[in-house]
Amino acid sequence: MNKKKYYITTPIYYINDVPHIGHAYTTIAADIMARYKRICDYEVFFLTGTDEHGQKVEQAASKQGITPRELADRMVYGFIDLWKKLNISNTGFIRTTEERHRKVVQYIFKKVFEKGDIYLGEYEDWYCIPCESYFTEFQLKDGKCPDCLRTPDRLKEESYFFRLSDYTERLLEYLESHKDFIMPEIRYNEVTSFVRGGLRDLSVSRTSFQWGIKVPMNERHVVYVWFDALTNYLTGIGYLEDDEHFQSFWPCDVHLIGKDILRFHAVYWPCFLMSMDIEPPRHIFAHGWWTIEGQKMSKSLGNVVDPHEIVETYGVDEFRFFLFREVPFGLDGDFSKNAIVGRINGDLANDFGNLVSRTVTMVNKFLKGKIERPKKKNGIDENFEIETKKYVDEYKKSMDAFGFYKALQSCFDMISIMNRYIDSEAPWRLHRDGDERLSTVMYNLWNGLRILAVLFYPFMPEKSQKIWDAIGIKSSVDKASLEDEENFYYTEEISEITKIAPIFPRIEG
Ligand code: ME8
Repeated sequence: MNKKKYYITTPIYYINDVPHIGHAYTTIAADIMARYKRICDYEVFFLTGTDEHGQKVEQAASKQGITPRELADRMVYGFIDLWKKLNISNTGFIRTTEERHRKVVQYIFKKVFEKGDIYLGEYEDWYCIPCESYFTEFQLKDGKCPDCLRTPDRLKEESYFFRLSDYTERLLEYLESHKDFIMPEIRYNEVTSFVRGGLRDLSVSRTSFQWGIKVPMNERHVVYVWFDALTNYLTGIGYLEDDEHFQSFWPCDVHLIGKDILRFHAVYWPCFLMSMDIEPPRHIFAHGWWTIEGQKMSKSLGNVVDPHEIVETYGVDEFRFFLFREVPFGLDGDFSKNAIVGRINGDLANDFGNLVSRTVTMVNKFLKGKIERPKKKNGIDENFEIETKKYVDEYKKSMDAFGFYKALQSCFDMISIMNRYIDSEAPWRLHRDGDERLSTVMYNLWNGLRILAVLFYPFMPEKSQKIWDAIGIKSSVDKASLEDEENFYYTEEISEITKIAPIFPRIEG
């Protein structure tokens, strides 16, 4: 059977520096969505990669006395290794220095040129090298780059231009008829008002440095790094190489990005695509910004958070969970050691961990390690099942709208009704009294835990598997289908449930 398709991307990250918590955040978010869509029975293509061209990379390499290619070959492993460590389940990885990508960029550049949407002209303005962007006098903030507040250089060069100004109306119409093209809404509004101000033609080639893809009809020019980088989303799924694969995944379901690179994705990119007669992506989701212990993360402050260190101290799933439990996805957040310790000890060890170990211990002690078919039910037991279904539905609704924070809240609401159910129905009393309702209560708790593990799976895949193992399920949660797992069921196909070590150990602050 042909599965429904889902295509999700992260930005491709610059390789002039090592990855930090910000890069990890976007990539984990994409991984969460990819895993969620897989348990919803989609075939997912999940693309990430590295942006290896441009003046920044050329300069970083020359500082180290190596070629840009050598720098890229060395730095790319920082990303590949980190994604492995964080259990990122990407299906594609693209480097912009690959041959398949050069072909696509040159093909598109030529096609857009032949159509008349790219022309040769001359450009002079303020250029910010770290942001790889030109700014007008009017856009500067007190003479500084409006994005990074560094001092820009005055540059003048012959340049190819993309007729972005011709697309103002078309883009506005597109935005008007696709209100969920850019999410969250605040970002949609930002982009719409920017476009309403009118678009200027965009310089799409450079002659001031060499490290890039050559403009096909004029080798003195290299293609503007953003024109090159954005095109990765096409190359990554086989554009020009495997049309069937490309057609089955395009339009992309979502480009996940940080709010810093919204304009490139939400303004330039759809216009490039329109010029090529390719449909724009379905959604662009721009999330918020992490600060560290209340401060902007920067090398000069020495507060850049190394994800390797966090994972070694707190654990992979704990880190993945924390990022999305702490801050609603879309808003800015602050990372602090206190906050992560608080979440681990409070939400995971106390609330969730206790629920798992109480349930497992009771099945082991009162039912000889097996759940039983429910024998006697009362209104409270029936209500428990109904409530659980309600939370699962809420969870799905939130996940489908990138509401990771709300989805996790539904899970914790479910945990709290489960903990309350144990307290009020006191299985130890039912056991002592030989009450047949014991099998029903334990059956309900077992089902609740099985479902919770699936709901948490996108966030904490390893912990979810541990929970499935602990409650005797023999299959892998990786292969679970939410549609099959969201209902209560009885099965004899489980292994004996025995005592376990805590799945969410407490940590010292
Ligand atoms: O911009 N908080 O690459 P980049 C949250 N190569 N997210 C953060 C963050 C922070 N403090 N810092 C970085 C580029 N990010 C281009 C992209 S795509 C065609 C080309 C994340 O290495 C966030 O996703 O500077 C942001 O958009 C991205 O890293 C920027 O990565």
